[in-house]
Amino acid sequence: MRGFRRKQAIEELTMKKILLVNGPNLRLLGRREPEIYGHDTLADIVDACRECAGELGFELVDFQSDSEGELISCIGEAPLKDIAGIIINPAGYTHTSVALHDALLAADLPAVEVHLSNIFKREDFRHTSITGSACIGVVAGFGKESYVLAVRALAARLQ
Ligand code: CA2
Repeated sequence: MRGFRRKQAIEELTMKKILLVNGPNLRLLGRREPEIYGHDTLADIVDACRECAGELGFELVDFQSDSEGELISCIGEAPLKDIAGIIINPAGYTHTSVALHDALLAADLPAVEVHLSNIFKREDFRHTSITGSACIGVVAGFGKESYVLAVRALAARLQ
């Protein structure tokens, strides 16, 4: 490998990694409840985040699960996988999961919580985020743009 390709490969190897974690049912995005969550699919959102992260010099790794245990394991493994920071939409677990909150604290990495919808304009049970206090900040209410804003905010913290 020579010249430009070698430089590109070295840059990719040394790029800091951002982990994007999506919780339960977010794989259904774009197919149901577009009036609340918009028309973008999860793949569209991940692509937009990856593009934004790349422009800012970060590699984006993504993970989605409906299982609280799998989400906790993924966050727990992040420091061992050389992840520099986390963006998470815990979805329904936002409002219920002390275990995810504890996993985020234990990982000890800067994390940003993200929501497509404005959780404060919705049912009372969505007004509380258990996981939010384990994060450096929360972005909510801007659809796909919430995620892109979260990438920008986390990248600024990591630079
Ligand atoms: O606004 C958000 O991003 C939420 O995290 C989405 C969660 C909800 O429980 C939170 O209160 C706010 C729901 C994710 C489920 O996504 C669906 C997508 C399409 C159809 C049905 C559910």
